[in-house]
Amino acid sequence: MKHRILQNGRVLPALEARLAESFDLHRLADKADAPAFLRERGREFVGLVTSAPVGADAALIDALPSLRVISSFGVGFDRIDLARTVARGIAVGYTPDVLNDCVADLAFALLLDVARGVSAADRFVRRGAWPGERFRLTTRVSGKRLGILGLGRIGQAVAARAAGFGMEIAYTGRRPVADAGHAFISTPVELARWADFLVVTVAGGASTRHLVSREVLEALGPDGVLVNVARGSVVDEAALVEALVQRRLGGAGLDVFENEPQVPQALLGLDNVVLAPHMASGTMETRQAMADLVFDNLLAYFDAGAVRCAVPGSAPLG
Ligand code: NAP
Ligand code: 8YV
Repeated sequence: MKHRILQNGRVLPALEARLAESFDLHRLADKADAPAFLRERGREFVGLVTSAPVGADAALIDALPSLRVISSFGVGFDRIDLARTVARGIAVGYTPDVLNDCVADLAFALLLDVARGVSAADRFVRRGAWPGERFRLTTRVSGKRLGILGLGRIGQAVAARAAGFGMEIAYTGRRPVADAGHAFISTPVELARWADFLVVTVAGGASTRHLVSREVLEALGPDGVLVNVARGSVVDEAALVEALVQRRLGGAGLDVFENEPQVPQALLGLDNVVLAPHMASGTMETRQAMADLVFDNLLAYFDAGAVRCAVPGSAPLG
């Protein structure tokens, strides 16, 4: 008999087809009255497939009393209630590493775009301004100072790219990373004061909320650039918008937002800001690798009792 799996939110159609072949897959989004469906049939599901932006909150986990495994499409797990899963002994799988390169590539694309004005120059040419005006001078990237907030897997991939641009690299975090090969600066404010570019690759969640505070943005200053490919929650967005509008911050490249998909209206007209729709892992190759891992995590759990890549701290109590 096939294991009964609930799908929360959207995943790649190819993954959905593969899941439907191996499991008895039900999509919560198809149910006209999801709460009623969960009340009536919630206890039938032993597995849950979700994604990083959608997650699994306490209410959903509580509505699935037979749940044994969650497999999430993405590496961020800030929207999965781990206290609940640990208390219930539910295994949680995620998709680390396979997306490092593409997320770091996009961080660098945003950094280069803000500094060199690629998107702004594109708009300039398209509106026919070139024959009449000169495009503004932009900011050099090569050889400048790059600060990384959160030197984890993606942060290290960003650092590797920066080395190719001859940049000086420093980072901050809870503690120095062994053998990092880059200078550790103990606070985000000090790092921002030192850096020309600050790239945010720290995990999201309550413990990092507004780590990029008004003070950090002030320290980065009118010539500094912020790039965020982590989570919108890490940055005090109201302070960021104010600093950008008042030109107290040089520019920003943002893939994530506090209330996405809502983007602050005030950012839309700013030429020193590049906006992306949470797309850093969104290449065909990486999304396929993530999909494969979502499937493998489920299969490994049902075949061998453990997911292939377990979220740290999610191990059941026993
Ligand atoms: P990772 O390897 O676990 O790195 C996370 C980093 O955050 C580590 O340096 C970790 O430091 C640090 N950190 C965690 N909690 C902290 C805290 N309370 N205070 C200070 N530092 C803290 O994760 P990753 O694979 O690089 O992914 C990083 C994040 O990128 C994900 O969590 C996700 O939110 C985001 N992401 C976004 C996209 C996108 O599409 N934009 C795609 C993928 C990932 P420790 O060593 O001290 O734990
Ligand atoms: C999303 C992400 O999973 O991995 C993460 O934490 O935020 C992204 O890779 C992706 O946008 C799919 O929803």
